[in-house]
Amino acid sequence: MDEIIITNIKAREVLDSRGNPTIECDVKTDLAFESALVPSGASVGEKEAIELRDGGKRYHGKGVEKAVKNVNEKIAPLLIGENILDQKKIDSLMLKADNTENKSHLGANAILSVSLACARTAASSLRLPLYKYLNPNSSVIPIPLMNIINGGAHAGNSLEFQEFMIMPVNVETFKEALRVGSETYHELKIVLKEKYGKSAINVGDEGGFAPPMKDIEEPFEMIVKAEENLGYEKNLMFAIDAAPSYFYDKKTGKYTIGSKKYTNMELLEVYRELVSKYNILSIEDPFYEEDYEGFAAITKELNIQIVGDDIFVTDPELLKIGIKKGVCNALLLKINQIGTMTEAMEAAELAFRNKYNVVVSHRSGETEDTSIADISVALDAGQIKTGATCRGERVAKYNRLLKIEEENEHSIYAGKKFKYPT
Ligand code: 2PG
Ligand code: MG
Repeated sequence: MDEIIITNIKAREVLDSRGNPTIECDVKTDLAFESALVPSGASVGEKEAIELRDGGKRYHGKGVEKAVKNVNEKIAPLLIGENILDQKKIDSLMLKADNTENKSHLGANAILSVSLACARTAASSLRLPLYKYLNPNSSVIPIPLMNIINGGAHAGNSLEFQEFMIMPVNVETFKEALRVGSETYHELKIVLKEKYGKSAINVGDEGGFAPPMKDIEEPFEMIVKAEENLGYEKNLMFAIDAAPSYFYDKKTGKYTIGSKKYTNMELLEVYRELVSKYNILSIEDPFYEEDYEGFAAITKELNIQIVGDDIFVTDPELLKIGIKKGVCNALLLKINQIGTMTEAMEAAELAFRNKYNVVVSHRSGETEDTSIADISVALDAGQIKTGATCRGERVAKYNRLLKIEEENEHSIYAGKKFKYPT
């Protein structure tokens, strides 16, 4: 089949995992009907495509009725009658109608809701799961980067770094990886409660604990303790997302951790020390998004994965600049940062062609939509970042991956025999 016509598109305002409004969009053909929901970030890159919000009093200004109206009154008439199997055309028609650099006219949230819902309905119209529709030969189930201690903009504690993650490795299957991750999460809960009391086990936006820690090494100490209690020393690697816009001062160009201020090169020494002490395999956004000097130095000097999130914002053009400047060796792929499936896939392909790893990622404000699980498999990305093994919107992605693994006899868990660099 090479043509299936879009018969209807309808969007509505719903709530995300933080209780803020977001868009759900339904797309229909004569053969199928699927929906997609759009996530939303808290630590947002300055060059991300624009999320259209209503302003005013309603929902503290965060309503998305304008974006919903843009889908229903501007995008729907444009796309009804188009071939749903031609994702490139669908996305380019929306880009043309938007006609801005940053999708601020129609709203990246409006555009993505349609782009993603079209991909989902196209797959369903062909009776295929999304990952098979996007790539019939996909076989790799990704290693989850599980954010089990939350800080920065995602939690109400004093930790500067935003995310302390574990990556389960040297297990046969994703199912086992999930078990190792979940057991560690629950052991950590016991360890934290013992040391800091019960308020330490309150969770942050991504389901990780938000203990009242200050010292940047404390989270690692606690995770190592949980790991040792369970005998998982060979099964867990660590990853962090520093997300330093939270602790970077644009005026002075310094990074503040605790009571100390650091230049980028001094901060690099902090990372070097952490990497030498703990099993850290991956650091995301170690520096502020315009600190190319810091990014290039850390990529060169530490033999680990350096992931670009706010510095690339999933934009192929920014990634090209980064590649030229030798910054990072991995791309964080968040489709809502760029706003269409086509551009996100382009960014991933560009990364792979240049030997960059790709980590498919959720946002801190998520929904029950599980498309990123399918997308991570379709890309054979080998890594997905989608929070702790706690909170429905995070676990939904892990549960989806369990199902994908189960229906694919020949799938391979990316963390099976783990060596770095891959
Ligand atoms: C990040 C993300 C997801 P946010 O910085 O990588 O963990 O957070 O969605 O708030 O940008
Ligand atoms: Mg990040």
